[in-house]
Amino acid sequence: PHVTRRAEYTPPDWQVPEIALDFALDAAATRVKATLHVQRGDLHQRPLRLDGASQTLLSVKVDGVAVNDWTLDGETLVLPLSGSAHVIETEVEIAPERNTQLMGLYASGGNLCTQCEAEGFRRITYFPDRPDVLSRYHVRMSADKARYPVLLANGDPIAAGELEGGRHWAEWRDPFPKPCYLFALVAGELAVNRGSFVTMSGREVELGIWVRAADIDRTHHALDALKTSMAWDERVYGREYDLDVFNIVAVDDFNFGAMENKGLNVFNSRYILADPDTATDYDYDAIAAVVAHEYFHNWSGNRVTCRDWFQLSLKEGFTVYRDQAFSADQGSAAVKRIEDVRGLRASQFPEDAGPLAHPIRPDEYQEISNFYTATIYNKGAEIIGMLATILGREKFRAGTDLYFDRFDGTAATCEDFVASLEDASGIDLTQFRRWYGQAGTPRVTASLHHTEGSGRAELVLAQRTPPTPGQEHKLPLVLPLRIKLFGAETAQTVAPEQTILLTDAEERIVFEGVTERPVLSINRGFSAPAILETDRTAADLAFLGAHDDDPFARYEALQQLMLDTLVAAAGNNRADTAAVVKAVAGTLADATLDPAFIAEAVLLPSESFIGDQMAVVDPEAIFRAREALRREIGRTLEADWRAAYDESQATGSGYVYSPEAKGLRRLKSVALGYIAASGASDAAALAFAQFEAADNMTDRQSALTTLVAGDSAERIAALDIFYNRYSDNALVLDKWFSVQAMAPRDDTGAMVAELLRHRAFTLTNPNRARALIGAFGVNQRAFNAVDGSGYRLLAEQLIALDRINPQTAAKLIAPLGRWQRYDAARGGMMRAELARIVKTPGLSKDMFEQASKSLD
Ligand code: HT7
Ligand code: ZN
Repeated sequence: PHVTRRAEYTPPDWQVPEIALDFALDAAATRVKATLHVQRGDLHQRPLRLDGASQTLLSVKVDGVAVNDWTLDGETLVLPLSGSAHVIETEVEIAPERNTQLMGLYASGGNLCTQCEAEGFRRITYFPDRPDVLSRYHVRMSADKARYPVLLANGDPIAAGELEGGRHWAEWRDPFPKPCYLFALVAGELAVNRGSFVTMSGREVELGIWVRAADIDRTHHALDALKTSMAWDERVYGREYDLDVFNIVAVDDFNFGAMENKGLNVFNSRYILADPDTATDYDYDAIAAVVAHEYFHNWSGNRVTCRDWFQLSLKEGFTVYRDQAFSADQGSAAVKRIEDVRGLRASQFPEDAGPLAHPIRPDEYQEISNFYTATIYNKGAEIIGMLATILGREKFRAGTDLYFDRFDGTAATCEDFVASLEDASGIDLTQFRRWYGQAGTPRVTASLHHTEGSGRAELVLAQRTPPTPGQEHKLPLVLPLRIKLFGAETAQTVAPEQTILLTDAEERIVFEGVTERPVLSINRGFSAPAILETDRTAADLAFLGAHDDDPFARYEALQQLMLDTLVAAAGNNRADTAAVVKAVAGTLADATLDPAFIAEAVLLPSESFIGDQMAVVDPEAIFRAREALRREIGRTLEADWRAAYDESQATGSGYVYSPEAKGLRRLKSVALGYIAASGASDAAALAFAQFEAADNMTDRQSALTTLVAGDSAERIAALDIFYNRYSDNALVLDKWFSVQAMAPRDDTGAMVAELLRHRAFTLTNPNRARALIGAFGVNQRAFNAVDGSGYRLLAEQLIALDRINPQTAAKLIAPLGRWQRYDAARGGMMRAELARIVKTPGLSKDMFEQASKSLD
């Protein structure tokens, strides 16, 4: 396979400052005429090379004259040119309705749309498909008016008109030079929810959310989120929107969450459509976060783009950091941080510890689509967060201002970003840069020593990053650790919070004036993305779980207490479950706490997170230990759960999307789960009553999830009712599939096998494939069934999906790559499935890279 290497970057031979595109749109056969104004780069005689894929070349002209001295090198069009500037015209034909990969121009729900990041533009026309070739685009589209009444592209609309034969046309111009991965067009039958936003300099921007007419009432939340995001980016980063229009289109078939095309974002409809009856609080939050994320890309990604795809985290890590801060500002920052860290631990930590580990700025790739990972996005965001902590708010803002100023209109690198922060702050980031090149999650050990009566405490910190594929030896990183000491008797502060920069392999920090036994609160706010190992006792953790004034650290202490107990129980060791029950009781009873925080803090760690702490993961033992502890917490505190459940019902009538109402619904759902776990005889009836009475999807789905975990008659009834009620709503049906695939049941594997044959299941829609296959892959117990049936099922589906949509398939392989973490029998079966995938004839580049690397 061809490997692209970061070290081999060279600037483009030719630039294309202007491009005109003319699309004669048709689902079966679209004609694309492209006019490229090309300019030769520094002193070279090399021909013009234009990337292409899956298209039929009809004609080529140079400076208005048809030529035939071109050649095809694979799918690359090679044109010998003599001068320093030329006009190249090509005409090609493409077939959107046969495009099942959903890259380039494709059909979704009868409409036509594009997806060009990372390398989809080459499937539309011949062009240097790399992010450092920036062009001004002029786009003309013509299409059948009845079928495609709406014609949208990047930038601002400039003209439109009628044609003979029931066709019409529209022209759009984008004045901002952009790489071709940001090109977009949409043609179809769409309704619009319009809004407007007045920018900080007083310009009015017309906003539009375009969807199927039947979905228009489900666009208000997204439109509100867009306006809030625009105001936030002005207030927090000083970034103003720059075109007269900003459009978002929702499509049902989409490989990812959404795409930040300049002025014309295209979204997976699951991140746009919401009303209380069909979307959960989680969906509402995700919609606001993704709308914000794509909007923020207008500066972090579009105005300043990436020089090459190795710099992907430059835009993605930074933009995730920005969207996380935005979401934190909309509600409980503490709960948002807990959710983000939980997500990081669920997907990025395992990636960093497995065969696909890579730095946030990788050194090589076979297929760039495989690098849209939790590492690039979420670890990337953590690294920006550490920079913000080290610089402090004002210097960080000065640094981002300088970065946007310096690189506006250009394609930049991660180094450009760090250098801007360094120049603006005067802070040396030399050692910090290691985070960009080194993979793996650092492990930090912390032990606190105190001699009674000495007034002194000494904290010994050490860091070590385990080897990752291709990186045997690791260097010490810069870890900003927010630390505080509490007195064990008084719960008073004995050493105020400070941020320690751990830079060496080992360091000692001395605290004076420590008058009582100190308890260590460390990595407060999860200030560094590390795995902490401390010598704190269960009593210390329970103490912090009750007293720490940093909400994240308080949550973390409770989680650690639970984790230690569950790992011991799963390993058949003595486990002090009573301490966990007591800590949960105390948290639940603490009236000073936000219900949303309580709901997160009393949840047991996931099965996979427990497994991550074990030398060899034993899925059955973990499941049993976790269920037993859930039962004990449920039974012992049954009266408290019922009280919490009843109190949380008091959310008033009608669905309100507010942090308070969300928190109460979340606590209600956690309480319901514990009541069911207690084995109470009325639990199924209670859940079913909630299911039936619910006036919103959050309550309905949580009741369904609880019912599906048990064996009551209500389970079947609820699944049927849910299916029938929502059989015409694809996004809600996805939930129906996922809830069953994630169920903690003995027969989940068999159920999933049956659901694969369900008439509503299809591999051609990525959301549906992810809802069933993706959800099954993260069901730790069902997927790791001892007979290997889960591994077989996943491998078969991935092979089938790879023929349709390689990108989506390759993303779902991660669970099979965890074979080193399991016993020899399971590991062997996982490897056998990976080997089977690798040997499949006609396998995509995407899948080959992921499967073959997973075997190593
Ligand atoms: N920048 C966008 C990435 C994206 C993408 C990547 C590969 C294949 C399909 C894709 N669709 C969108 C999304 C984002 O981070 O905002
Ligand atoms: Zn992004």
